[in-house]
Amino acid sequence: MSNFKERVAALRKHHEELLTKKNEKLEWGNGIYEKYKNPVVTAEHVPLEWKYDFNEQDNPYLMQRIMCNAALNAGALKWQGKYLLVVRVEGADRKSYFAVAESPNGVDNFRFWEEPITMPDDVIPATNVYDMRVTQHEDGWIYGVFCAERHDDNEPGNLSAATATAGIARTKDLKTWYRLPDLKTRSQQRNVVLHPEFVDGKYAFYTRPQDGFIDTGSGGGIGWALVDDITNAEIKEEKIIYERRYHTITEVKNGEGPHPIKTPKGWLHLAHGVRATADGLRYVLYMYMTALDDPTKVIARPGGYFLVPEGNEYLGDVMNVAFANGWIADEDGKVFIYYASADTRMHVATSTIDKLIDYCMNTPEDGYYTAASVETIKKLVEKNRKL
Ligand code: M1P
Repeated sequence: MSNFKERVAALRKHHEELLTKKNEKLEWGNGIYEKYKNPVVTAEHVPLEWKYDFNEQDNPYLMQRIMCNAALNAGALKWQGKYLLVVRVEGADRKSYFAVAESPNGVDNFRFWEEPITMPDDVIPATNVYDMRVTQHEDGWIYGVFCAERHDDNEPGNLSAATATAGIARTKDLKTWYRLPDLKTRSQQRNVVLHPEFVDGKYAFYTRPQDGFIDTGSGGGIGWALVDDITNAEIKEEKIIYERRYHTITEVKNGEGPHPIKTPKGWLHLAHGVRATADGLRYVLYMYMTALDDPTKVIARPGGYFLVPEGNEYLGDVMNVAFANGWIADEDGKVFIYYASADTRMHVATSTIDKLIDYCMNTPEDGYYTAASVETIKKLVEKNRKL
């Protein structure tokens, strides 16, 4: 095809086909949730105007001028009847930025808004920002809490030395964002999440204290802290509510996913756990529940993982990673769980509040020993034998 206009038309047609492709549930899942055939948002979904210069004189070869590497780790919310993902889009230059993609049904037809989010950098500028947790807080603002990464200037000779801090911004329309000072904490932090309600009249954060940029070290797991003033948020006291543990899916690290969903039976939590393998780290998703009147008190601790990468989901920039920081609970009880695979693309799995509560309450806990795992299976076999 030599004619520039024809090539542009073909490109736009191809892109439109991708954006409007219908998604289908996969059969034979685990009964807890259903995964879908196609990813919901990928690097290919970003608007062509973000990649191509459509001026024929300037770009006669119709080359991508700005390539996009990945679309991952999206925060999520239902807003004005639409399912919105605040996606971490990663360019070929390794920089991540946030961009809103909107769908009418939550499982397909995701389309990015015209431009990526302009996140003000009027605090200490960050080299990279990513993994936004979105919280519609009862104070009336929509908050985004995300990782702000900067070079660690205490190690000038080490190009890979970095610090992770929780950046905070808020908005009323997801277009204009107001940056607040970063969360002040004693340690580095990633995977910080704002709870949607005031607790004892204060803002409440799920935290993930860590000794270094990668290592959680002495950071014992998912933490919790109350903050008086969101416009100058400082954590003075932090307690661990879901600890890491030897020979479990959380042995190396864990972190809260999106903020928990409130149900009549308690708060439903989605988190990630990390273990080490000979082939690197394995990131899986797990769930737990906390008491309605005390979001720090764990009342259900289903053992093992809830969701892992499968099939093609293993393939991508960082293999063996499932990561979630966004989910949406619909008014009718349906839950859309948005997860990224291999730090590369976004998927959805659907379930219901009732099923997720059942999963949390009735999945046996990890007995922490092989012998206990075998006894748990035998108990189930015995129960079934009696039928
Ligand atoms: O590469 C997997 C994930 O690694 C980090 O998560 P954590 O802080 O729990 O180790 C984050 O960089 C995340 O973005 C990434 O998906």
